[in-house]
Amino acid sequence: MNDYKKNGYKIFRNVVPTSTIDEIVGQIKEIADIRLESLGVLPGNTIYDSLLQINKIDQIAYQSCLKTAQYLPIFNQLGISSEILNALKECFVVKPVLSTRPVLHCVSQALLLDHGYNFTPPHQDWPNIQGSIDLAVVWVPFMEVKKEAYTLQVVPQSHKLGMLPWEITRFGQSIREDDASFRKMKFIDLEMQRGDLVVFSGFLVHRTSKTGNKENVRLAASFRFNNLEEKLFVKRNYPNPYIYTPQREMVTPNFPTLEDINNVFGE
Ligand SMILES: O=C(O)CCC(=O)C(=O)O
Ligand SMILES: [Fe+2]
Repeated sequence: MNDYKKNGYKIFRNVVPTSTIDEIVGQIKEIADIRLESLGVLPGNTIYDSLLQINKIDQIAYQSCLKTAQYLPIFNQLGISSEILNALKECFVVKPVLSTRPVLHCVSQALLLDHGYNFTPPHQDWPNIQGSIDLAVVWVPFMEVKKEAYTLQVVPQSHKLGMLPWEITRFGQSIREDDASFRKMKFIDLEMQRGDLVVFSGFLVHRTSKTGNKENVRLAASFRFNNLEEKLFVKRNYPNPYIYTPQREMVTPNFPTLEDINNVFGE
C-alpha cells in the first residue's frame, strides 16, 4: 500500500528552496524589529533574540507580531507553491482548496505565553476543520528540527483509528488522554531539515515535543487543504466551521484623527 495511505503521513525531503525559508524568516524578524524599534529597543541579532525581547516586554505585541506574520505575502505564497501542491497530489489531494488561514508555529521554552497555547497537546486536526475526509496538513519547518528539539511528534497509522474522543482545551480540540486508545499510542519524532516538508492526514494524531533548549526557537508553517474530489465533502456542501467576522467596537478608540490621516497622505 502507498506509504501515505498506510502511515497517514509522508515526508518530502529537500523540496522547499532554503532561500525562500531565509526570506520568510527575515521578514518575520523584520515585523518584530519594527515593533521593537517603535518601543525604543534595538533589534535582536537573530530572530530568536528579537522574539525573546518582544515577548519579555509585551506579550500582546509579541502575539500580534506572530499573527501579522501569517499575513505576509511570501508566507501565503509558500502555501500555494508548486512544491506544496505537488506534494499534496502525491498524497491524493488532487483538487485542493485551502481550508483555513496559514499558521505560523513558534515554539520555545523561552517564549511561553500566559494566554493562548505553546506546545500543542495530542490532537487530530480534523475536528477543528471538519472538511473533506482526506483533509491534509502540510507542515514546513523553518529550521532544522532534530530529535529532542521541539519536533513534531506523530503516531504512525493513527489516522486509521478515525475521529478519537476529544475535549476542548486552551489549544482547541485535543484528544482525551484518559481514553484507552490514547494510552496505547507510540509517538515518534519527525526529524527534519530545512527544505523538507511533511504532509499528514487530518486524522493523524500529533503533538509538539516539549523537549528543547531555552536558547533557540523552532518556527514552522502549516497549511490545510480540503479535497474537492472527496464526494462526501461535496455532498456536505463544502463545510467550513471557521467564522470570519470583525470586532465591531473600534480597536483604538477615537482613532484616526484628521491629523493622523494628513500625516500619511499630506494635506
Ligand atoms: O508545529 C507544531 O508543533 C504543531 C503543528 C500542528 O499541530 C499542525 O500543524 O497541525
Ligand atoms: Fe495540528
